[in-house]
Amino acid sequence: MGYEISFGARVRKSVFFDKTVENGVAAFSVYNHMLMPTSYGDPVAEYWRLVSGVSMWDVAVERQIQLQGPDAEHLARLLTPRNLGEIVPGQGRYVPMCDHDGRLINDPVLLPVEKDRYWISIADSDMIYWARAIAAERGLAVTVSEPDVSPLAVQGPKAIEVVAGLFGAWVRDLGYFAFREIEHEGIPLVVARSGWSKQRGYELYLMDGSKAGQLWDIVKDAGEAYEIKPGCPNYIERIESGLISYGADTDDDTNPFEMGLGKFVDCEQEVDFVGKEALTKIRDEGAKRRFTGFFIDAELPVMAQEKWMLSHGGDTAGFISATCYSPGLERFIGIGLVSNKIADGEGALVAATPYGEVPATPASLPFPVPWQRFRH
Ligand code: THG
Repeated sequence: MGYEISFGARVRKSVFFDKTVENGVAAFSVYNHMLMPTSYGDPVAEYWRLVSGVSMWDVAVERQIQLQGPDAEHLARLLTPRNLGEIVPGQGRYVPMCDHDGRLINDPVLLPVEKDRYWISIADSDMIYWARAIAAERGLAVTVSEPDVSPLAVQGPKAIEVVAGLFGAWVRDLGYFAFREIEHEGIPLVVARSGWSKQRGYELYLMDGSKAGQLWDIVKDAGEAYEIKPGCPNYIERIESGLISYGADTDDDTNPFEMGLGKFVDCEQEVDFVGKEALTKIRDEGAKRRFTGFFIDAELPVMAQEKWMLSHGGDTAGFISATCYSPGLERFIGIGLVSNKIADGEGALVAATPYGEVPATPASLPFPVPWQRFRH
């Protein structure tokens, strides 16, 4: 490359930044206006560590939006089409969010910290403005802010040993997306069973950025016996597992039904959530595209982080948003959004790539890798 990318003060650093540099971070992306580690040099080695060992990730870019006040719960219910049913503090949920036209605008995790205090752990879009605007539109008594909270993920089948070893046996009984607030050696934390992989994992939400170095070292030392190494949200594992990356896999007019998130849309509930009318209409008409896997029979780079347009007999058919060589399946795979009519019809789909036109065959998600996947 003959150029560099420059970052000014607009692009924030994680509280773990110095530790990631000290540990040999090799690449960053920008996510929620912050630097996010994307490689420590060998993504395939990191993949194997994630599916068979344990890896620690600086995911402070998963920013928290805090809703606090008597109407915090009401605002949380308005922001997502998911029926939150009974809300229990300490039990998180995956809560896709839509605008008034039913477009997907984020797919965060919601953490009810207390009865009147919620965190929305966001993907890459500016949800703080959205939450404030909806609170104002509905005249709610709630304060929307960004707290000093930075998640550190511990992912992989051995993560449970590291995290239970550190904080106690109760960690082993944490249900999917459940969490508990603790203090460990003077460090205030929320310990949650979650993370952006389908390997068993935990996320430690650090509630005091000044203690980031201390937390990093504690996790690294506790993981040493399990050969823990720093890693990052793994491009290959997430494609095999079909985990959605908002903004990469979506375009500016994607609805939750297309993304396979229809099960999180309840238009029959009483709550007048944002986008209810539009989503009811989209549901009744049926989605026209679907998020799917692809087998790609061509020689490609190990990871190609680009959007490729798909066509079928000369017609536009959708796009592929991410591809990789799958170590689990020993072939090239991808994920993307494709027109239902075309995917269900006859004939080959063709992806236009910098390596020429390549054939792409739809495949269901998640990809059937030959090892166990955990619902965390
Ligand atoms: N953890 C936390 N915050 C986050 C993410 C995370 N914010 C940004 C981003 N990731 C949000 N997106 C997702 C996408 C998928 C999942 C979690 C966050 C996920 N999905 C499961 C699946 O697809 O199988 C389960 C969904 C369900 O059935 O409830 O885990 O990772 N803190």
